[in-house]
Amino acid sequence: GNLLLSEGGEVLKRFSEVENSCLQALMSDSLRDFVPQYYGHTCRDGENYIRLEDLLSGLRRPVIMDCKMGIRTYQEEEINKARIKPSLRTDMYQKMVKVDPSAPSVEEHSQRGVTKLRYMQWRDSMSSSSTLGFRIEGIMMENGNVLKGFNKTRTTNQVIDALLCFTKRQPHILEVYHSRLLALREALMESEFFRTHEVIGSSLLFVHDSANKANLWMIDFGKTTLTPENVHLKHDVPWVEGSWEDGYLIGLESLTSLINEAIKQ
Ligand code: 4IP
Ligand code: MN
Repeated sequence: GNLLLSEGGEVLKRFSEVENSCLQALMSDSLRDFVPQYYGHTCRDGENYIRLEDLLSGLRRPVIMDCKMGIRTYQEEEINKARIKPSLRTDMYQKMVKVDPSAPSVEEHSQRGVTKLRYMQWRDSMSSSSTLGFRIEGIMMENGNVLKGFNKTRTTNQVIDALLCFTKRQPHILEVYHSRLLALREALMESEFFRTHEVIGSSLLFVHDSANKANLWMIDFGKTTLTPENVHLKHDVPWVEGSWEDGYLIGLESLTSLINEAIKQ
């Protein structure tokens, strides 16, 4: 949602120091081919932006799916914030009520607010994030229609249905995505970046077009941080508080096997 300008094959994204340093590191990592090209940063009308390759440039009627990766989508610091100075978010309370009016507790209803931690945990558990390690955030069809109603898409069958809708059941498109996910796994295994970062709230962007080009990229690194030197993430184990684990590989594994299921259907 925060891609602001698109010009000459580039997009400008609102500047974030965290994301900027991730992209910089990724340009000389084994993940480089799975990340949009990074061209540094720039300033427009007093605002700072990150300059990125426009992944849609040159595509005909692209179809796009954003999958947010990981078994949790909030940083551990959110837990401390909720404990030390819990600030109530009315906007998050309202988003919650819109999806499920019975989700907030009696107390939350009366304060008309929830903490960010509470909202993020609820989002993760309502969707497939907590169980499958990823969730579909949105799909844009070739006519520009944006499908956003995946808040409660949680079971494997629900996800497979969404994948079949996204690809219109085209076997060759599903096959390309499947093999790109396997290649991504290989690149992650080799990656110095992945070895040293906790990857939270990052998405895989799936894109295919009417000329049958299909590919996927890792995007959104605003909450991806360097772990302390003594922390060595496995990325494929459940998270417990203090472990920093992101479950990225749990999500990748689920996605890969569900694409495989979709191919068989
Ligand atoms: C959003 O919730 C996403 O979780 C955002 O994460 C998060 O931004 C927003 O928090 C939160 O409101 P919905 O997707 O359910 O609308 P992302 O940026 O990864 O999409 P943060 O700041 O955590 O990156 P706020 O605090 O920005 O509203
Ligand atoms: Mn995202």
